[in-house]
Amino acid sequence: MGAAAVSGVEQRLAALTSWHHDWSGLRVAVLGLGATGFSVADTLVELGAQVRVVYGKPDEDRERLLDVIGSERALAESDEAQIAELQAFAPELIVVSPGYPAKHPVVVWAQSQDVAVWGDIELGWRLRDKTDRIADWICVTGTNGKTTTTQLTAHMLLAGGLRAVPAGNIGTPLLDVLRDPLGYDAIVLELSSFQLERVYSMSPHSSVCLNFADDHLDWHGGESGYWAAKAKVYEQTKVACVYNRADSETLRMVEEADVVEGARAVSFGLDTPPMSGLGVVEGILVDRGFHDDRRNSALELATVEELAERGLAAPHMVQNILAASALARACGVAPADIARAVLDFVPDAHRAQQLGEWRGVWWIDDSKATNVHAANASLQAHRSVVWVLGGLLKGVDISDLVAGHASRLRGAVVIGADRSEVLAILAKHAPEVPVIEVLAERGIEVMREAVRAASTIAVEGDTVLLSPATASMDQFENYSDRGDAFQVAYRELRESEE
Ligand code: UMA
Repeated sequence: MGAAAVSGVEQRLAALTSWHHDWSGLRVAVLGLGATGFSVADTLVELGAQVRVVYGKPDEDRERLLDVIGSERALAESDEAQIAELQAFAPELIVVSPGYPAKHPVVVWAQSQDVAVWGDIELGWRLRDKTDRIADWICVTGTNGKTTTTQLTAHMLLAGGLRAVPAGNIGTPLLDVLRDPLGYDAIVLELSSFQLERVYSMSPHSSVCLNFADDHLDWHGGESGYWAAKAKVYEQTKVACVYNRADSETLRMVEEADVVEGARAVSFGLDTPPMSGLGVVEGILVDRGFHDDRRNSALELATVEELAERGLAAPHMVQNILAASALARACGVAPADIARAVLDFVPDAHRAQQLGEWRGVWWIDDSKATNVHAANASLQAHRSVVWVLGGLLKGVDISDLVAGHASRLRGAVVIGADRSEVLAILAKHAPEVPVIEVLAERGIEVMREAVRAASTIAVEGDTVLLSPATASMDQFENYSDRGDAFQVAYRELRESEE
C-alpha cells in the first residue's frame, strides 16, 4: 500500500464517527468469532462494509449466521494462518475481540502494519447515534465488583425512570444494545481492561474504576499496561469521575485523566464522606456528592441494617452499592429511587452467594472470586473461615493473601489440578492451619470431596467459603460451573446427613 493510499484510509476512518456516515465498501477484518466478533460483523455488514471474520475456533451457529448475513469468514487455527488470512484480505480496519491479548502474535502483527486496530467499544462509540435518542454512557471498570456494580447502576437508573440497559463485559455486546430500535437514555457499560485497551475516542457521561489490583498481568504484559488500560475509563468523562477513597490508585487515575471541563471527581468509601463523596455515617449510607446543600448535610440512601437483612452488607458489597449510587446520582436519580432499587436488588449467583446455615455453619459460594483481590474482599467479611481455594493461578502470587488471612482460617481445603504451589504457600505462610488436599481431578467429584473435607473441619460459628482466588478452567468449564458443582455437593451432603 502506498503512502497516499494509507493517508486516504486514515482520513476516511478519522471521519467515520456516526452511524449515518458512509461505511459502505470499507474493508474490515474482524478478529474472533465469539459474541463480540459476531456483533461487529453483523453491524458492519448492515452498514454496507465488506467484512471478513478471521477466527481460530469453529462455531457452527455463528458460522451459519455469518453466511446468512453475507459476511465472509475464514477459520484459521494457527496464528500463522490467521495472519495469512488477514494479509490476503488487506483490510483497511481490523476490529479485535477482547479475548486477544495485546501480545498475541496476530495482534502484534496487525499493530506492525499500516492499518487501524480498534476494539468493539471504539466502533460502538462512533456508532452511538443510530437512534434519535442517544444514550449517555456510564462506564464501569475495576478489578472486582464490575458486574454487580453495573447491574446495580442499571437497576437504579431504571428505578429513576430512565430507559437504561447494562452491556459490555457483563455479557451483552455493546453493539447489540446500540442497534435497539428504540434507543436508550443510558447504557451502563461494564468494561474489562481488555476492552479499554483498544478504546480511543470514547467520552463517557460518568465513569468509575472501582479498585485496582493485580490481575490479568499476563495479558497486558505487566502492571503498568494494566493500570493504563483501566485508567482509560476516565478519559474525556463529562459529568462525574467516581473513585474509591480507600484505593489511592483510582484517585491517581482520575488526577491524571484528561476530562471534559466541568467534570467532577466524586469519591465513595466505607468511612464518613468528605464533601463530594458518598460514604457511611453511623450505619447509614449517605450522599454528600450530589446534594445541593452538601456543605452542611447529607442525603440518606439506605441503612447497613437494611442491607444486612438482604445479605448485602459485606464491605465490598457496600462499596459497590455506594459506587453505583454515585453513578446514579450523577444521572439525576433521586435518593428515594436509589433506596428502592437497592432494597429489591438480587445479586447474581456465585458472588458471595449464601447457600444456607447448617449445624451452625454458614456456607457461601463465591466462585466468582477468580483473583486475589476478590478473595481478599470476601475473606475479610468473615471471622472464622474454612477456605476452599485453588485452581489456575495465572502467574499471580497468593502468598500475601494467605499470610494476611491466616489468623481467621479454621482450615483450608485445596482444589485445583496443580495444587503444589498453593499447598507450599499455605505451609509457609499459615503453618498452623489444618489443610486438606482434594485429590479428585475434575468436575463435581472435586467439590464432593471438598465439601466433605470442609464439613469435617468446620465448627459452629464458622463459615465455609468457596473463594478460590484463581481461574477455574483446569477442573471446570468456568467459574459458574465450579460454583454450581459446589452448591450441588453441599446440598447432597446435607440431604445425606439430615
Ligand atoms: N479467539 C481466537 N484466539 C484467541 C482468542 C480468541 O481464535 O487467542 C477467537 C475465537 O474465535 C473465539 C473468539 O475469539 O471463539 C472469542 O472471542 P472473545 O474471547 O473475545 O469472547 P467473546 O465471546 O467475544 O466475549 C467477549 C468477552 N470475553 C473476553 O473478554 C474473554 C466477554 O466477557 C464479554 O461478555 C463479551 O465479549 C461481550 O462484550 C467475558 C469474560 O470472561 C464474560 N471477560 C473477562 C472477565 O470478566 O474476567 C475479561
